[in-house]
Amino acid sequence: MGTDNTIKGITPTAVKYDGSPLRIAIVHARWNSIVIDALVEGTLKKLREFGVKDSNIVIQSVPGSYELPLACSRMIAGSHVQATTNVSDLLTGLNFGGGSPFPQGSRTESPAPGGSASAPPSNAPFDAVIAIGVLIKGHTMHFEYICDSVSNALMRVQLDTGVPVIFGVLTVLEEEQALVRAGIGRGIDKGHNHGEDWGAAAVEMASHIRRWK
Ligand code: DLZ
Repeated sequence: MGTDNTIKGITPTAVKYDGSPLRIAIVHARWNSIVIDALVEGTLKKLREFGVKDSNIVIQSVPGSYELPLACSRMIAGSHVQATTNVSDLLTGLNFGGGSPFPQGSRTESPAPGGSASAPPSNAPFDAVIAIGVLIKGHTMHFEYICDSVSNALMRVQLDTGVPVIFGVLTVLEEEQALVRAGIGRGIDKGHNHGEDWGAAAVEMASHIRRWK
């Protein structure tokens, strides 16, 4: 968290959730990619801390935040199976040459049809989907329309499907607000990476939903 005196933020739970049986999708926009990369990294870090296996994490990119709700909906419905890359594939370099899953400048694109020899990921249903986008206000009403439609649509996807859709969309008024919320602020206080909170929220909600079934 930042250094300012604030009451804001989530209280950690006393329960230690086990992410090892969970299958999680991360769907991220490619607009404002420096911030997106940091947020996806933070999300992955927290999922791994909870024990979610790389082979059970699937990452799909879409052009912008406006595309997130439909992509999340289709991922949950299972039509993603031939079109996505799981984190294990990224790490073993089958698609992106190894190293960090997000080397500088790389994107998590779907492989071209027939372009990857890797085995498709398991098609078990996702326990949670994390939608990540960064919307930065410009000089027109575009921002307001996209924020409104995307937030409402993501809520609708989770209520319609019963699968938690974590709201990882930053809606900020200026760039620095986005950087600080991704832990890469330009000042002395780099801020806090909200992706970590989204990873934790996904594991917690997925665990609740399994128990409530
Ligand atoms: C067009 C647009 C603009 C102006 N700004 C953003 C933004 O700040 N963040 C974001 O994720 N996407 C932006 N987009 C792209 C739209 O989300 C969408 O991809 C296009 O309008 C095509 O549907």
